[in-house]
Amino acid sequence: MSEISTNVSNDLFLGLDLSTQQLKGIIVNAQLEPVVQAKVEFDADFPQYKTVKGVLTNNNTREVQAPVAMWLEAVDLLLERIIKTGEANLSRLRGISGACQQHGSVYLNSTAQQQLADLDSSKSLKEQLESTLAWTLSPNWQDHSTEAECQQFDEAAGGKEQLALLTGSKAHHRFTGPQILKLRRTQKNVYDNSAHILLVSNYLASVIAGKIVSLDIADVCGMNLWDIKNKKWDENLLQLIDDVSVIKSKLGPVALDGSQSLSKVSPYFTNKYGISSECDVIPFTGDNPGTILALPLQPNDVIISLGTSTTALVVTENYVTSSMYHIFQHPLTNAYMGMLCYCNGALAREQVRDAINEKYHIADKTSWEKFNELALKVRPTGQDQTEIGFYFPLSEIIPDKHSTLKRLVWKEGSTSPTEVHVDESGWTVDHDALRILESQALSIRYRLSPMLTTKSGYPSKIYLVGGSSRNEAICRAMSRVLVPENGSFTLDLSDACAKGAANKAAFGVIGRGLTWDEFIQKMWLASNETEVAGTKGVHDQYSNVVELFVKSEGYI
Ligand code: XUL
Repeated sequence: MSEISTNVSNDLFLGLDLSTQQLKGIIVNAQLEPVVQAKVEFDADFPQYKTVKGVLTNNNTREVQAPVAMWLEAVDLLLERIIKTGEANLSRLRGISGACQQHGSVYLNSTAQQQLADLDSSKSLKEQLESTLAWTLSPNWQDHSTEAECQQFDEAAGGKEQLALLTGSKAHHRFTGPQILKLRRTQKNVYDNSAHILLVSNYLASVIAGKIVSLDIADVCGMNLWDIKNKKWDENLLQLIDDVSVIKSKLGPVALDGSQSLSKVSPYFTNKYGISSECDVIPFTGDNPGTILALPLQPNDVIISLGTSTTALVVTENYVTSSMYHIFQHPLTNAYMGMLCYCNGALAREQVRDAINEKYHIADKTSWEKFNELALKVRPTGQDQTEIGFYFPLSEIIPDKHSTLKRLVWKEGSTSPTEVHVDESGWTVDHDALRILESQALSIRYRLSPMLTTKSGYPSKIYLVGGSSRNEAICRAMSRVLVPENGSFTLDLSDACAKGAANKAAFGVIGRGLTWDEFIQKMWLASNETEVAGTKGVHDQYSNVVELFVKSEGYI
């Protein structure tokens, strides 16, 4: 293992996070410590585009799109704001990378390559690049307008499980392949005028590089077109859209090495903002793959985001797919990233909390005190009787079910459960406090298990992030179900995408000779994370109920 050279301590690295509502930039030094950050908020900074939360929504067609020119304006404004802070000398910038909203696509006409090369620093990006857009809009990940195209994708692969096996996911409305197919169908002239079709990630990278750069190896897995195992386009799926050679040339190559420099920065940024002309552009990736680069996530480590929705990200060496979740190539190693997205999370927990507070006449309706006390006091399911609850105020993705609230009791020796209501068969509202956390965690445990390669079969470390990770009782109760060998930790991941992108830029430039895992371990300050007490080496009290939990899903 070679050392990172010490003469780089003046170097800076920029990570850009182009998400739905904002463009954020974080600059880190060679120790990966943040030096400066700035952001542009689309609705507030650019009201002229009339976006709401960064997008234009058509409820009739279920289309959700973003104006691409707005992003161009945002790049100029962000760099101006970074310079205004006076806290970073951009001539020391050695690398730029990005983490962008996934699945969105940008359509460029045949003038784009030349215009990018000829950028004039006395004008704005928007002034010069707006005319290169074959379509002014970019479909957003919240778009739901491609039902017919999704069916075609699933069918072409021989079913949704087969498509997941091939491309890491079944067909989804937001995935780029179905979106491009829809565009070709509904706006053939726009499709024909598109000499280049890019993802948001390599579009932003192309603007920074001043030339059209390759797609990213992780982000390309969000298209339903990429054969992940064999690292190549699936031609059977490409030809749903067009002649294979035509669509391949529009999409261009994929950078198989996520750390290689794609280009030096465009002279536009050197002349206008003083960014070093030696600054490398390292492949920009998607926001979820970018998130896992913000911390030293090793195989078998899991991030669980306990927000409005629930998301679990795991680094895995096992390529195990399912139509219920997503697998992407890891952006910097040969491993993969598994992503489980649940619709239900905080809202469902709050509803249980409210019922408990009502029962106990607690004046502060938003207090978690009683809920937390019960979550740690009620006996785990399977000890007195097996109680499995499903708390879905919103329809759920995993499993694919409509909104419901169901309490099922498995009596000793019976082959099917009995559905009960509150205060029947000994199931009181008190039980709901723990049952909802068990239910959310058991689903994650069951789905993660084939992706884990530890001897014990349990995750190594769990990082709990998002709103509810500030509630220690919730963290402890869920950790008891997930049994992390090395404990659970909480940390603030609110800047994870930009931070992950900045780390990626640094790795691409100064990490040569090290693997990504070596590089990030070396740099990581353990003080960034807080251990959740009592989550290391706990006894597994749930091994007997996983099977009944899975069977219970059949009764929702
Ligand atoms: C992931 C997805 C969202 C977007 C958000 O599949 O659609 O997480 O990446 O920007």
